[in-house]
Amino acid sequence: MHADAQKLERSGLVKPAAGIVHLGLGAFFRAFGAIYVEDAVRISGGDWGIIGVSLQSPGTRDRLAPQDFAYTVVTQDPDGGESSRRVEIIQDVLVAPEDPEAVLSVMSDPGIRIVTLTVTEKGYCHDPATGALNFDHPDIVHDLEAALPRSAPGFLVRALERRRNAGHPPFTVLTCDNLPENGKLVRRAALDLARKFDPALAGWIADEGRFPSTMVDRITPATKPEDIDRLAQKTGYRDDAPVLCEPFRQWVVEDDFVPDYGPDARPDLAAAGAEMVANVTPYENMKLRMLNGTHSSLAYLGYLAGHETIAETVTDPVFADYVKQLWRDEIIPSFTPPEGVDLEAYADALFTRYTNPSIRHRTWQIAMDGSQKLPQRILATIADNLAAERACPGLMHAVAGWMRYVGGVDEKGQPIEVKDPLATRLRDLSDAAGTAEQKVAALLGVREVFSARLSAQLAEPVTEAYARIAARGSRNAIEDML
Ligand code: CS2
Repeated sequence: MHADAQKLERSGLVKPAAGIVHLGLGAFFRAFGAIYVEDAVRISGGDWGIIGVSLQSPGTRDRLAPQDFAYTVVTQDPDGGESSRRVEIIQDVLVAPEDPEAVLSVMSDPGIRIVTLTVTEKGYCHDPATGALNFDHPDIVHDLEAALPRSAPGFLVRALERRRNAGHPPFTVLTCDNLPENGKLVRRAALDLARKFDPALAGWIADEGRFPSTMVDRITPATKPEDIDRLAQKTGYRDDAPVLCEPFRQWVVEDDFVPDYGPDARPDLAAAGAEMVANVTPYENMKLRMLNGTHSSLAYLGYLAGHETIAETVTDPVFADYVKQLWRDEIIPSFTPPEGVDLEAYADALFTRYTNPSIRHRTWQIAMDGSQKLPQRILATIADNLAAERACPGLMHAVAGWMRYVGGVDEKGQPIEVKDPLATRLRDLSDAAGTAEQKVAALLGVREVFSARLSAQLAEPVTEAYARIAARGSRNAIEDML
């Protein structure tokens, strides 16, 4: 036990037996899903302890293990106030690259009734433009040959295979990533892979498995070392694995869990404040387009304009007007809202959340993995606007901003550390092209991101936006456009 951990006030939670395995245990799920589950257990009981799995590195395990996997969630108010709570629902953390067999073994245990995931958009090894499993992905190539997998789809399918062979029901796969119809997407990835192993296994998963979609929302910036030191100073004890987030949280869950477990199929998430619904899609469209779409637009254009955080970017009146115009003229008209939801009010609430100065959400962090994010956050909205013959210059500038960003040089001539599975290819395509028109054409040719049809429609407006940003700079180009 970490020496100072004994000073951490205990939350009084009697640790329940494990019922959930979470793949991709990062800051977001610890600030979000773990809290809902812990609250559900406090209110309604149930064996819903969580075993976390890190698919990449041991860092989270190494920080949590010495403090018995307990940690602090710090919610940061706009006025600088903070409130903290202890979370103790995590029972253990496994590191897949160290011991994949241990991960499969725990996922195959019939006491595990749900596998949740936050593996980020790139973790499903799918083609962002089509949703199909990418059989050329190195982890999928590995998992097709090896009994012990590396990828999230690989762990899901191999564990389901063991459960079927042992006569156990499947677990419910509950994805918590920002993807449209995310349950259908992960189901398709699992079935695409299972068919390669055994068509009968794929049939069993298709018939018996459940892959509900969800919409998840809580702004949770990466924890920085200085956050840990500041909290230790403030509280008198050191927590090496705190998470910091905004007060707001919303979880909308399709109520479709493996029926074999009856009332024990899931925790009482509704009691913890989650919304259990029949159809998540309208909520997904609202959140992916209005929050994540503007997050990415502000991230690229704001970063190029020299703004480090989202709060800093929307404090700039040019970008404040830009994001409000995006919502009003280009995003809200593009989809049907959830019943009874006032999208103008939702946009106002989003703007207030973005201005929270306590939340130091870096534009650079949000800019990561744009090739995996653009299709559902921005391109789908553009496609719907084009189909409705509605101009969307703001989103065209966002695409152009992404293209400038992946070019790898900022407006001061400094290198940008572009984090993206396709970073090298995108940079090379941009470097090899001379003019704005050629650079845009080259990047529009990346079929993992842009369909051929959409590329043809984007060429002219994105080239115009790209040339304006290159000539005038991001901020001036947006100001000219407004
Ligand atoms: C952000 C999201 O990093 C990003 O891409 O847009 O993590 C965003 O903060 C969450 O979806 C908010 O719910």
